[in-house]
Amino acid sequence: MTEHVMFASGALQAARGGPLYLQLKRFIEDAIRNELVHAGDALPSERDIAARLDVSRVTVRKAVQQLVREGVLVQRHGSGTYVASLPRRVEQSLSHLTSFTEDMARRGMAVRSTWLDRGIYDASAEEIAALGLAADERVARVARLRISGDTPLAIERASLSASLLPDPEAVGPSLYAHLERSGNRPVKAIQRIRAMSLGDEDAALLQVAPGVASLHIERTSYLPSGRVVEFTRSVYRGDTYDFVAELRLGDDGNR
Ligand code: 16G
Repeated sequence: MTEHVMFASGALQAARGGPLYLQLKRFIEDAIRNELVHAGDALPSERDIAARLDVSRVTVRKAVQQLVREGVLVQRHGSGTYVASLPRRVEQSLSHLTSFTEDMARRGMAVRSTWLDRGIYDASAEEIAALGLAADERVARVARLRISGDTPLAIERASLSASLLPDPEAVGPSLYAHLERSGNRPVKAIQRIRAMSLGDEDAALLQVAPGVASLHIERTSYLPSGRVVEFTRSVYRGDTYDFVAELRLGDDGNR
């Protein structure tokens, strides 16, 4: 069985540094990444792993519990610990202005959304500033949980001027496709990405434990006229997304 090879004695030495339980955690993550074990495979018992790697059962329990909290392993009562089926990591280019639906379609992944909210509201101070609204202008809010297969990937909370999206109820599966139809698809965006631990509510929606790392992304998108069309705050599961930027040596004086 693969896990026998994976937990061969001495194997842990490859993953040096830091407390032992974190080394073991990294070791298990590497084994999953390198496909030594696969989704659905059972891990040997705590006692077995401890004996094979010559570490204490407490160390094994701590590593396993942390991986369970992060959704990498799942524990089924009475039957043991298994490798969770994680979605493939998704790469999103940081140089192309694409929509979630387009990103996923390019990878052959079908997506769906659950509506968390959509409607016309009085704008918050943050929305007035981000969208450059007049004080009496209202906003359209479109909030969705974006799902691939059975896996929730991201929560997206978009705000737009109600004059650009007067009927949020009419948005279909793709916001950008909807905006395109009214000639309001953005042509440029600024994206700000930061790491954040998930709060209880977002963790529950994304089906991971509270406190797990996530990517918090703010996208402000613009029409060709320079007018802001969209201010979206998204929370992506940290274990599913890689944002990839292409960097070039500037030959035109740009830095
Ligand atoms: C992307 C954008 C989001 C945009 C959405 C439209 C990021 C971080 N966010 O997910 O701002 O609203 O695409 O997707 O990339 P849709 O057309 O599939 O609704």
